[in-house]
Amino acid sequence: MSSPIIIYGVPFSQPVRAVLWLMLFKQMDFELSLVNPGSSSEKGSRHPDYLAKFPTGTIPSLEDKEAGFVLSESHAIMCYLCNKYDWTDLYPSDLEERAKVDSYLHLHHRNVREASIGLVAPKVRKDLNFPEDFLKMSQANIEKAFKAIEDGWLSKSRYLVGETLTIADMAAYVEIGQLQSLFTNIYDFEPFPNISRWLKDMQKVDHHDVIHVALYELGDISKEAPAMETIISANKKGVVAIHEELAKING
Ligand SMILES: N[C@@H](CCC(=O)N[C@@H](CS)C(=O)NCC(=O)O)C(=O)O
Repeated sequence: MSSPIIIYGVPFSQPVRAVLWLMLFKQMDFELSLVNPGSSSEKGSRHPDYLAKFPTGTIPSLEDKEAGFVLSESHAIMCYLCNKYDWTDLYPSDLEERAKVDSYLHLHHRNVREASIGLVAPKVRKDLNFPEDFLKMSQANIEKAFKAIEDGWLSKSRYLVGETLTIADMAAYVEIGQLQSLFTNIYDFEPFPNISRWLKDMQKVDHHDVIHVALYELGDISKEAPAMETIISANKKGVVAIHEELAKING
């Protein structure tokens, strides 16, 4: 029997959730190997053993032991998996459609991804004391990105690229979705009717709830920052939920 692909990370991480969602959505067996972001402890993304394989020291990363292949960067991992297993429903084979998915995936990094840096991190990690001007710049980037998604990407189609779900939606939702009232409740999407509609559609995608157990557990953080114990416990419950789902896939 072939050994499954290993995904390194924790479900509290947005880009990790995107990769795990793709794997569960395609009912693909994998091993989730827990690695804590930014930590240099044995199970941390800055430990020398992890850095030797994944020099950027971030999660998620993928390892295919049989192929002797390792890869970091969530979007590269998602594209690789779609290419390897021919998941053209989520990563279209049509050249132009695929280019549009790629376009979103590239845009994401210094734009939508700022949601975690400018809105979530300052709530969850008050100890990091982000400088005020840094947060302002980050929040301005988010507003610009949300406006482009509202008036552009989602103004003419149900999903970011066309009428069916793609990996662009998964990558975007793990960032944007975490802000909504269903989870942390730290951003009001009322001024964005297209994004609000899309958020509701994305909640119906298979495995949405399992992938977001850590966030359901964390709950509303709009009024009060969560305690570190709450974050740790939410993360643990997220891991249990994913393991249970994997057990179902393996029958
Ligand atoms: N562009 C990367 C971002 C990955 C990333 O920022 N991961 C965070 C966790 S959400 C991390 O590993 N941080 C630890 C560090 O940078 O030391 C991707 O999409 O995979």
